[in-house]
Amino acid sequence: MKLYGSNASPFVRHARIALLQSGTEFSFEQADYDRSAQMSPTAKVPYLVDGERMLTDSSSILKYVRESAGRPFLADIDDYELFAMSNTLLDTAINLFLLEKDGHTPDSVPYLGRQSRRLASGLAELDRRFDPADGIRLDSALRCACFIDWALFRERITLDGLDRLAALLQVARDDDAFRATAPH
Ligand SMILES: N[C@@H](CCC(=O)N[C@@H](CS)C(=O)NCC(=O)O)C(=O)O
Repeated sequence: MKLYGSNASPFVRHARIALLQSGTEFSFEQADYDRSAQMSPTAKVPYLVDGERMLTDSSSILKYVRESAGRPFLADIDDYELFAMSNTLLDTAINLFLLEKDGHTPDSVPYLGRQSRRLASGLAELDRRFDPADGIRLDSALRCACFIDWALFRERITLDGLDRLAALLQVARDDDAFRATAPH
C-alpha cells in the first residue's frame, strides 16, 4: 500500500496517522502539485494506491484504513458532524492561504472576507463543542487537531480565547503518531 502526499498537508497527516495506528504496512511517497496532477484526477493529496484500488480523498482513505483494521469510521452522527465542520474550516483556511499567495486577500475580495468570518465563527463553535478530556480517539477530534496544528504552523490562526482547542491540541501533541507526523 502506498500513500502519496506532502509533509505539510493536514489531510495527508490524518491519513498517515490512521495508517500508523492500524499497523498496516505502507510506504509514504512524496507527491508535489505536479506529481499529484499527473497521478490523481483531483490533482490533490493525499491519494492512496493499494493494488488495483486508488482512493483520491482523505475521507475515503480513512474509511478504508479504519474499517480494514476493524474500527468504525464516523459511525456516530456527532462524530460525523464535527468531522465535517472541522473539514469545512480546514478547506476554508487552505483556500485563504493559497489565494493569499496569489495576492488575493479578504480586503480585496469580498468572498474571502466571508471565508475569513466563517473561519472565526467555526473555530469558536469547535471550541464550544470539543471536550479535550475525550482526547483524539474519534476521527472528528483528530481531524480538528490536524487542522489547528496546520493553521498554527502556517500562522493562519491563534488560539487566544480558544482554551478547549488549545487543550485538545496539547493532548494530540502527546500522541506518538501525531508527533511523528508534525508538519514541516
Ligand atoms: N478533500 C480533500 C482535500 C485535500 C486537499 O485539499 N489537499 C491539498 C493539500 S493540503 C491539495 O492537494 N491542494 C492542491 C490544490 O489545491 O491544488 C481530502 O480530504 O483529501
